[in-house]
Amino acid sequence: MEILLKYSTALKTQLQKAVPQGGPHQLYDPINYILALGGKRIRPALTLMVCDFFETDFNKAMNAALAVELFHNFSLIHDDIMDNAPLRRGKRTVHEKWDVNTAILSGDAMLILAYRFFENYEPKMFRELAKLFSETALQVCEGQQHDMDFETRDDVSLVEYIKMIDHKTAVLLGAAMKMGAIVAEASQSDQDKIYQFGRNLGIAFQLQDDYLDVFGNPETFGKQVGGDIISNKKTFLYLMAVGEGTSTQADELEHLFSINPKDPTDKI
Ligand code: GRG
Repeated sequence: MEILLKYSTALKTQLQKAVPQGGPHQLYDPINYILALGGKRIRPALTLMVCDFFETDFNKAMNAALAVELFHNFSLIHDDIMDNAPLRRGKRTVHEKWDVNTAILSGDAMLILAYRFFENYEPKMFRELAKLFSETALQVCEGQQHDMDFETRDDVSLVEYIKMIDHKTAVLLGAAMKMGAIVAEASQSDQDKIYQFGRNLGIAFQLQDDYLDVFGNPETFGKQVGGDIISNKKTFLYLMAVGEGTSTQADELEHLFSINPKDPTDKI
């Protein structure tokens, strides 16, 4: 995390300027609210870090990084509505503080604002970034749909689960990193490798998030612990952890992630 600090600090100042000044306040206040709640800003920091890694001034990737963080925050607002979640980053969710209609519309505005940040790049780079962004956004929707479908199933396999988290979460980390490489004009081969790395990182990231949803400390998690279990998501993860999953699933989990699924204190 330390290594990402210089990027997230640079980003914070820029993010405050990302939202249009003036009204309508009912539209923009919720955006300022969720952005002010902070968050780890991992995705945009990765965008800047990859650009830096290719020895290009990381400020050149700032617009792409802002787009990524706005998109991420938009998806959190809509996700919280869908999950009827009371808390985000330890504070009231946007739809709880305002109402559902306001949260939907502010989220929509954020998605558009995110896209507009790519307009600051020259046409070829704009096309590459915008294409990656729209492909990623569609995959996120697909992942979210799978996640919703899983709520009514109790036979979700590990493979299906990994595919779902890959789309819902990991593709955005992959895209965030690849955008840094695109701005730095890295070779296609390097862009592809960076993208794959980001996706794998994203899978690990979501696994941890889901694990914490079951076993996290409510004081530090920032969200309602057990929310996924309540909505019947990832119930199999919980069942395996308490020893009621099928032994094949438990073996797969142990093999893939080197954790003991029967031991809830074992960290992924
Ligand atoms: C893409 C058009 C379109 C719609 C979005 C709502 C939705 C469809 C998708 C949900 C995607 C989602 C919210 C996935 C969860 C990802 C995740 C692990 C969030 C938590 O990320 P952190 O820990 O959060 O980085 P902070 O608060 O640190 O920013």
